[in-house]
Amino acid sequence: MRAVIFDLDGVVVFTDQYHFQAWAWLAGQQRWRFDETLNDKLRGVSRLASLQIILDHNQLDLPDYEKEELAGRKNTRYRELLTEIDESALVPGAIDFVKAVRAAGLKTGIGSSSRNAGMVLDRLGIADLFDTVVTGHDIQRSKPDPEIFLLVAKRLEVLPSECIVFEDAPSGVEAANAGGMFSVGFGTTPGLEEAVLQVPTYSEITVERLLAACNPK
Ligand code: B16
Ligand code: MG
Repeated sequence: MRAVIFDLDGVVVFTDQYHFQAWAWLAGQQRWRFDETLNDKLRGVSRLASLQIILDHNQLDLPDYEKEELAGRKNTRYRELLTEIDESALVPGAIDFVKAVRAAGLKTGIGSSSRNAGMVLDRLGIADLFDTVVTGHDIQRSKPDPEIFLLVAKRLEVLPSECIVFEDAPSGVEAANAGGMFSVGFGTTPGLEEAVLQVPTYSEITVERLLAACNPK
């Protein structure tokens, strides 16, 4: 293995809670049904595709211009919530783990569907921990398509089969698997069973154990 690719929301930073709050706020305004179970289906999914999942759940059909406007409103609310973000939003153990990956001589990358990923990394001052950052701005097809992780691998100049992907979203695990990478389902979101390895928290993994799991004797 030569690289570890991290999803951002829910793997490095708990921005997933802000995505949830922003969608819940919009759903409240629009009187849509929305709850945490539905929110779990939005993890790793692009903004417009997330809106479509919520609309389908509410059996609603809207013209494209209205969808754009609603998705924009959610994003404005999300960015307002991000102004509060500080170190307390970091997933416990994430930064030490990324540093340990680098110390072990592996490359690191971010593969996040979020178009706000750059801002989050800058605000927390952690962008330099990653050799490359690929976001929703750089891709055409959202997870579960493997495009995002394949682009990270390409920029890191490693083969997909040399990459480990940490993901909190079933759609992201599917993307990693489709890209021929070693998938790690991080956290406790339902639906991570398709991952090759499941890791609920960073306290339960070390780089040594991770590499041993990739190359069982
Ligand atoms: P934005 P990740 C994903 O980020 C989030 O999990 C998902 O909830 C969000 O809809 C998506 O980014 C797009 O985010 O609206 O900020 O562009 O988990 O891939 O890091
Ligand atoms: Mg995520």
